[in-house]
Amino acid sequence: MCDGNMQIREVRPKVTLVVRMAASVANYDYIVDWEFQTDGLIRVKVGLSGILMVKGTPYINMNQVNEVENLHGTLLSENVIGVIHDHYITFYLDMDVDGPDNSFVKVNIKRETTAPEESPRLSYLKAVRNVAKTEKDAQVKLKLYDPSEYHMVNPSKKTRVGNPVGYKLVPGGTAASLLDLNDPPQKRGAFTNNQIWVTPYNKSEEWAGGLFTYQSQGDDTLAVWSERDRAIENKDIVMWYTLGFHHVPCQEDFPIMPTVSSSFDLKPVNFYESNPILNIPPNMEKDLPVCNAAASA
Ligand SMILES: [Cu+2]
Repeated sequence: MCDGNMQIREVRPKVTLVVRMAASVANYDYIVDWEFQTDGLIRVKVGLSGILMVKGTPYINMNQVNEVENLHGTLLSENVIGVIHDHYITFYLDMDVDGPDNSFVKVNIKRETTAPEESPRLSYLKAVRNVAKTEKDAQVKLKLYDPSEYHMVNPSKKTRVGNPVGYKLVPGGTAASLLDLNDPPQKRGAFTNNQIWVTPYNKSEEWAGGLFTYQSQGDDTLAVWSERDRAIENKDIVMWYTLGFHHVPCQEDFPIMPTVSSSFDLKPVNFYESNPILNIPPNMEKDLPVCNAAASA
């Protein structure tokens, strides 16, 4: 490629290793992709497809419905309502960033205001690091106007200039439960009460909803374990991230849903001394995979 005197002589095409798992859970199929990228980013994607949960109704047209909210869903076809529901997928992230003993750090981004007449500027930003000492310090409800970064660091491993090596959790589109905390399904699904939890590693604490979720009283969930408020600083710790979807069905979701997806990232934060891609040799044409539609047809 040429632009005047500037010549770009080499490029590094994005290369991603995708590890895919698909789970059929009741009426849905969940496609989970772990994407390992050359810049150290791990992107975790979830795709939802399958067959919608529906209920029967005497209605065959919306002109028969007086109170639309009382449908608690959408009329998808004659005599079929797709009911409003949520999906939550909790990721058990047994982090070991450059060794087993890690700390969870909330890097809170705050507004500083200038003193009167100090500057033409009225406000600027600063980042306040809060190292979580116990489990309750690490329970996070996401807030757009009180933002933080969520770092998992190894406090005893430093970069050349002295930053602790780490990976950060970067949430993407997600959802939080609106049910009453004491509602039986919410007690069983209490792992959705926060989007992030951090617990000390414990072999018996592996499933966020407990071993027997259905028909349980919600007495064996992540929320119950974390109530002990154990120490988590500079220890072998587990981060839990819950990705959620609210689902108000629409006619296109019936009878089989197009895939709905979201993701979150695990991204290096001072883990490398500089951009790791710069150390990767360029790909030559002979190294590239041959993608030929005609050959595979
Ligand atoms: Cu759904």
